[in-house]
Amino acid sequence: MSLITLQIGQCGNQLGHSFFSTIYEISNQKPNAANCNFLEESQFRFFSDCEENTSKNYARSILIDTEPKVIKEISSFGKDIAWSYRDDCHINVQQLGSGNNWAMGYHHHGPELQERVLNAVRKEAERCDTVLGFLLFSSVAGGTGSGFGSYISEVLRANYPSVSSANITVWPFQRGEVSVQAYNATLSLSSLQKSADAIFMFENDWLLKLCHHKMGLKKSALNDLNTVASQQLANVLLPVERSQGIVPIFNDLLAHLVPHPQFKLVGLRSVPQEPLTSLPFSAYTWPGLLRSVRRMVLYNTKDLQILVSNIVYGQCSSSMNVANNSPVSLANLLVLRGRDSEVADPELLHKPSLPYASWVPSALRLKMWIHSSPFLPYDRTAVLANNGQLSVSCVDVAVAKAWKLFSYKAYFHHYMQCGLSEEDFKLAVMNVEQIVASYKSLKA
Ligand SMILES: Nc1nc2c(ncn2[C@@H]2O[C@H](COP(=O)(O)OP(=O)(O)OP(=O)(O)O)[C@@H](O)[C@H]2O)c(=O)[nH]1
Ligand SMILES: [Mg+2]
Repeated sequence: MSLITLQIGQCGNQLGHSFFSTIYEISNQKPNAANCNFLEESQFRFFSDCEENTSKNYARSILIDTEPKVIKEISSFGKDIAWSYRDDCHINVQQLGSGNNWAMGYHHHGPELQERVLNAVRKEAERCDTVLGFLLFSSVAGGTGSGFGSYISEVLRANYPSVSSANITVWPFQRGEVSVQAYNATLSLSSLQKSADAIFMFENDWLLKLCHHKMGLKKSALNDLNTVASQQLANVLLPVERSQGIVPIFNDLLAHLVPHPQFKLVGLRSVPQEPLTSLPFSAYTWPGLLRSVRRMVLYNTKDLQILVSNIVYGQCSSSMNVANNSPVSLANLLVLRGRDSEVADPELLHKPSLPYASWVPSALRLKMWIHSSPFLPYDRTAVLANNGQLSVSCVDVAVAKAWKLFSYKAYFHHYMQCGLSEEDFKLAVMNVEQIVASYKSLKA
């Protein structure tokens, strides 16, 4: 039972590579009686077995870009490490990328690359016993990841209607690097809302803050942001223990997190977050970690420094700003890994209340999955996958900016030259505004 990944564009390839490195590191720990099934299952979910004439494992992943540089770089790492990508999983065109233009990625490169990608997916599917689902990594701000990513998500949905798919999206720094990033993000989300079963949201600003405080780095590189995001995602997607005869798998995860097709945005919050050098001096308890996760959701804090120090000490300081409007959730999935996870009480997440949309039945609001194997160097970790108002503000900002740009028709001719009409763009804005409005109207 495996997942097939597509890494699209620069960000998609770099983040995807970091994700596979994390999974490989975890699934190649020293086996013992307690973790050997977990290691084997983890590896098989994301890698295919070594082949006779080589000792390498191959990531079940397809690398796609419209310029050669990034794929070349990440493939070259494979020479020195114990895993790599298969040669037939590299799909790039020797061009200059999609120029930060969603329409170029969607309308131009989409039809051009579609057959090659579908062939690669078919080959990869033949190497799996069962395809659990598709994971598509991309940023929403450039041209290839956002535009081609949107196109190929729609194509996969049409060709594999019964296979679940989740898009792992990176949202740009708000102090924009690219002037048209709001256009691209709006067009992407409007498309993914139709084709994806769930959309995981990683905001670069939030990742950067975590890096500063978690690793104590004054200046973080994209690589560091990718490490944080990959670890959070791996924590959610790696196998968990089989409870009550049910093997929780990808479909269960998405079905729980997305209780209604209008609401597909999922954000992750995880603890502990701290420099590795502090680990020997930290002692985490499950109640402390659960309270910390709850605070991360409730306060969705702007003042991360206060929050992090509270997390480290497992208490809520009276100086902490309690947000007046705590974000309302639809569904939460709590994944706990480490010692005694079976005795952790998930109800601590609800004390005092964590607001949920009133129409979600209480039995469907929170699921907890556990595994006794520790995650990386951490004795205990908790990660919460949250579908709720937590992730909607970056979307709100993007669509407002996109509309403002469009009102001046700024840069819009580049999109029209690639086949996007004004009507299509207005429709995308309406779709995304509707998503934002739906989230904002959630009441506890
Ligand atoms: N977190 C993270 N963000 C990245 C990374 N690389 C690029 N980005 C972000 O992605 C956005 C730009 O998208 P890219 O992925 O570079 O664009 P692309 O998909 O290659 O599209 P084109 O280059 O226009 O063809 C910016 O917001 C960057 O901050 C990365 O490795 N990690
Ligand atoms: Mg690029």
